[in-house]
Amino acid sequence: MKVFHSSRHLLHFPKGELHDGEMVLPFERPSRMEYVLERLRLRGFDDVGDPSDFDPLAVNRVHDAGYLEFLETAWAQWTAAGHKGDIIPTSFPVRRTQQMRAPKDVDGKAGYYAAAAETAITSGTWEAVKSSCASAQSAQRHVAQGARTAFALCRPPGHHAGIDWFGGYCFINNAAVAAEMFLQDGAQKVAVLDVDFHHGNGTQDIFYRRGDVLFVSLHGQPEDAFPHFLGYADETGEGAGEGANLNLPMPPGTAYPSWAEALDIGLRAIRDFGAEALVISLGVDAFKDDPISFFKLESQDFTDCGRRIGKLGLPTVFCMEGGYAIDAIGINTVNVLEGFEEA
Ligand code: Q9C
Ligand code: ZN
Repeated sequence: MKVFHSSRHLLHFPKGELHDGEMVLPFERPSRMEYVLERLRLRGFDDVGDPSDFDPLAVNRVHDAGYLEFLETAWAQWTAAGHKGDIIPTSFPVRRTQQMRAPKDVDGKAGYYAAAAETAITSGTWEAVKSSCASAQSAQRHVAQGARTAFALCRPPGHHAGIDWFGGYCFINNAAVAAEMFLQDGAQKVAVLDVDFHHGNGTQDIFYRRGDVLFVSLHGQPEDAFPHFLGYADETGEGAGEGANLNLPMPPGTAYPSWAEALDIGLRAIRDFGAEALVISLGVDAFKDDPISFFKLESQDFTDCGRRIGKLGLPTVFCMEGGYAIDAIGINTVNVLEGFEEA
């Protein structure tokens, strides 16, 4: 299996994350990648290469132009305004009951485009974000050209990035971009399966009114878990997208037997939908020791998960999302890939 990864992710390293009322070292930190790379090496995944250049085309089709311009220019505006720290949004246009506008001031603009305040923007964030997306794009191209699968080791992750918002450590929705590229290449129907512990609210936002992409997410129920405001089972899509959104929320303490039942429901839906290609939002924070999540998956469960996904027999792109028990992130991620290859 070919792996795409760029060391330019190192350019994104916020000093802190606002967590439990304190600034802590971000859970989503650069060293996560070393653990995955090390495990890939150990298990013989030695075809690891840099992606081709970032291609804005499909990105412009899933994200808002003003939002992308904000991401590209935010740091220059922030430093020009004389601010010293990282960009951390603090004012938000809640529930936009009247039309609210993006301001010129960068502090206000950060809040306008933010879905959460734990995600900071730093000098190298935009470069890192582009390199992360480029890995997803190269993995998609590799599969579109006939490979069964490819793994995009993306950092920062993407599934909490909506049409015009960042948050949950995400800026560009890498999985959505890959799905969009399969459609551009001629697929009629594509599925995105999100196995990250958190609901893929950004991916749902992007495809909610579209019938060409089925979005399936297994996650901690929104009553109890980030991203809090979306992810309920009755969110099934709208208009042309009605029936093309499947949320499978689960309560605290969920272990593999019930999680795997939900997975099978999701996989059945993908088969019934008639998807021609599959994108996996591969977070491994459903792991029992994850510091910010509440599921109880064991390391070997990830292998079985990969096997079940592999049995679908679809061309499949894996995009790295979350996973914060960092000494296990490599094992759990590579287990999914090995299970997939076995199937
Ligand atoms: N105490 C991904 O797994 N947590 N993102 C906010 C603050 C944010 C997770 C709660 C978790 C984001 C890609
Ligand atoms: Zn997550």
